Amino acid sequence: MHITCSFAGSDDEASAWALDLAAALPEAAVRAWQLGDPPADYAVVWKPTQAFIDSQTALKAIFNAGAGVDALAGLRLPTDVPLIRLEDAGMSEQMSDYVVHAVLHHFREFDAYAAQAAVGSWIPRQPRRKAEFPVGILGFGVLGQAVATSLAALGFSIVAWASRPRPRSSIPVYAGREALDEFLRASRILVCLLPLTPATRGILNRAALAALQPDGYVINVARGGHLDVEALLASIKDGHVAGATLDVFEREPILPADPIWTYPNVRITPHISASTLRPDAVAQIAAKVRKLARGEAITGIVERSRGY
Ligand code: OXD
Repeated sequence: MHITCSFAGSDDEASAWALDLAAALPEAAVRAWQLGDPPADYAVVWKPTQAFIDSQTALKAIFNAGAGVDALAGLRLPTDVPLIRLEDAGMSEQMSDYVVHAVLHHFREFDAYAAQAAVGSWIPRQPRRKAEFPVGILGFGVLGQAVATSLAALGFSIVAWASRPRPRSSIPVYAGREALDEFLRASRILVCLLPLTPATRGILNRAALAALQPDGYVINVARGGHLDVEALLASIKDGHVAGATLDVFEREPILPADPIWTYPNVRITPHISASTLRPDAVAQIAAKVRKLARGEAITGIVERSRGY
């Protein structure tokens, strides 16, 4: 069995993955891809080039080394080869930590206290009630459900939105585009955890932000393409949205001169909410390669028509 690794033009990254995969799958020959290599049985990729995909004429499966497969959407991929994304692999815990921190930071007004502390001002503020800060989780997959569970355990009231109904969920789930507005109107803090697809690109536009409860707050940990940042700035300026925590951007990295760094009440992190943990990801991929080789079913296969 041959496995090839291709990582966003980074040979070092591809070599590191190849080494770890070789250790986890001693029965396989694993290589970081080089032009001219013979076609492999399995590919492990992150933002690969079209030249790489075209060189792989014998693939049985493509493993994406992340949860989101949007970077593959612009490529011509073989339609009969399963595309498999990472499921959790250590990301749920990181994502829950990040979102819980962002929600509590906003809810407990730590930015206001930091501003007061900067001028030596000791002014306790009125306590706020969690019941007045319902959290809407936009996107209810593996990560969305983990975040919802963590926030619910802290006493926040949670609603979720998914493209399809979830009759067995203990959290109220609004389903389908027709229920989006109602979901937004039930949310004061909005957490975006959607996959980026043509159907979800630009979903957080002016109208969506206006539908949030007054004094809303936006946490985007999905993809920059979901959020119209100009609309966000306008909503913050007109006071309908109090602020935002943004971990993802349309073009990353954002450059030092980008005005978004200075948007009022916007906290920025460099796409670190839930990083791929190589040991966890390698263990997951190795287990799935073995299952596929034995002809067994696996989870995490991307539905190509939906894009996730
Ligand atoms: C992912 C990411 O998709 O890191 O896994 O954004």
